[in-house]
Amino acid sequence: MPDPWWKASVIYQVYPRSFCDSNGDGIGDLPGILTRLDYLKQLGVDVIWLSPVYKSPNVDNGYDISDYQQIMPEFGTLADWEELLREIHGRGMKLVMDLVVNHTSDQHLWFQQSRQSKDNPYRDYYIWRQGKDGREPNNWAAHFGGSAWTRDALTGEYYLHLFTPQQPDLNWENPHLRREIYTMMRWWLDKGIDGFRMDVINMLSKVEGLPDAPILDKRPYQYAGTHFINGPRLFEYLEEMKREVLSRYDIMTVGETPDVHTRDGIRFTHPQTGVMSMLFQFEHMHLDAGPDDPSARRSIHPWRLSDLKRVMSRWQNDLYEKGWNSQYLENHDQPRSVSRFGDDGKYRNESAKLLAIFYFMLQGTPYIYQGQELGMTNVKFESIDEYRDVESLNMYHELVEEMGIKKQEALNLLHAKSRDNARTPMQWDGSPNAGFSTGQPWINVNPNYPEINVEQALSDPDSIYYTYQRLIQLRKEHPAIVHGRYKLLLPKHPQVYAFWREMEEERLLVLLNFSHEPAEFELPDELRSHYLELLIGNYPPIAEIDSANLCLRPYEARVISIEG
Ligand code: ISL
Ligand code: CA
Repeated sequence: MPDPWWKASVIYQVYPRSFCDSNGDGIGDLPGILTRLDYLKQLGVDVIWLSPVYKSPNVDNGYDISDYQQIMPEFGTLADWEELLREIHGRGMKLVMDLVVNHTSDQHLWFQQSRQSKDNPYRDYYIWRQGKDGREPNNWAAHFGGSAWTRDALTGEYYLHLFTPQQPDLNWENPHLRREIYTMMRWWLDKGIDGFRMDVINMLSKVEGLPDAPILDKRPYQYAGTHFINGPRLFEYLEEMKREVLSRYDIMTVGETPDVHTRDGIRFTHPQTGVMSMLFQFEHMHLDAGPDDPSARRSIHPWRLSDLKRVMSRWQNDLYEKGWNSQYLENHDQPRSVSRFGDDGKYRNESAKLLAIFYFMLQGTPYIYQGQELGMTNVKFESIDEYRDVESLNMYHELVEEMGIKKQEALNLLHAKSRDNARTPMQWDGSPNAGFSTGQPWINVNPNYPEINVEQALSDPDSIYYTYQRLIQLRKEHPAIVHGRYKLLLPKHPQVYAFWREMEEERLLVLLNFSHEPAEFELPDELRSHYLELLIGNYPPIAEIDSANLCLRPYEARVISIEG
């Protein structure tokens, strides 16, 4: 069996609202993306994943879909989308669409019907329950604040929504609903798309009886992950989806799966019995949050290199030959990686390159989030009025109004953790609004755009962009990067993350100084008798590696190839 194409691929995530605005209304759109395809081709990516472009009232920027088979008018038309697909394919790239089927928008026709009456044919497409003693049916918290239940006046019953009240959860227990979803998926696949990124796909199945969540703190509603993550019928649903839809096409799928462990990862992505190509795990996204913070957004903890090594090594080792990893450091829900795991001041250039080299050298398919290839940073909006993300706004108001936390403190949390850090407009050049739009952007640009932008990056041979370009190329040239076995080195070193990637003919040694101090360490003895070649680094190379002690400069990264 030949290897599936998605193992060697590199995927680029576009968040359409913030990528490129073609008509000056301040909102990125499909014709805008079209004008930037050559840029993506030049970077070398194989696949473009579009965050949702479907019709939506945009309570959660398209993750609340009101029609799965229409394009959001602000983004363009279905004809624009078809042209985009053709142009992507014409350049030898592929297109992956977002699949959001844990919930719809409350404006979706199904929900509009469902709420009408208890015997409406669509009633059972959603999860309705009676209140308990004049309150919600249980104590579950919604991800973006408040209860996971809202009472609807029309019938007096409550409906479940794990996210905002405008995102009612679909009832996957209903076979008619499941069939409609599969038909919709085939409709897109028959248009020729190359796969799906599956939003919170491991939340589809809720435990029988919807019991209360364990009480962890004094807040009125509690995180109920144990009652809907990897629920009892999840695998059954996904096997059905595989049988009815996925297995009939040569596509890739990536599941967004919060709170999974490696044993789930193997189950989901196993080459024979799995139900998706790969998944997004979140363990490394929780390293800078406290233990009592399931959202990972309400606390700022310094992360530790030893934890990063532990978490990543576990995923590398446990999935080896049993599943397939995705590698990512950013997406539209996460702060910028250089601000989070690197240094977005003095060593921005070095640390952004180190991070790129780090995750590209791990086993698994790498994902680049728009702007990451420029080393775009977090933004520090000075006022809450500049924030747009529903999660950030809800959290801020809860912290300030209900919990009495100082405004500045709440803002500091947003500076570090808000999803809007990733959603400021893509920085194309030094002109007003960073070349993103000729109008007023829907969210303010990061004021650092005159220094950090595409035009600058393309004109500087030493830019972060070219490190990404080179890494993508190396992935095509060295099977050890795609398939080599991972072996952690120097597990206790406080500054250096070092590992091997090994295949029969080639062994790669990856050395990363994750600190702003020089780091010394001892090279394994065996290295001295071999021919060493520096494959990629982020500093001017040192002529020869000849001593037993090696010193890495601040945030220095080196990948050394060893032959023979
Ligand atoms: O687990 C998390 C943080 O570490 C959450 O961010 C979680 O992954 C997220 O809330 C789920 O995200 C997805 O579904 C949401 C949508 O708002 C996000 O943009 C999307 O990526 C609801 O559809
Ligand atoms: Ca526009």
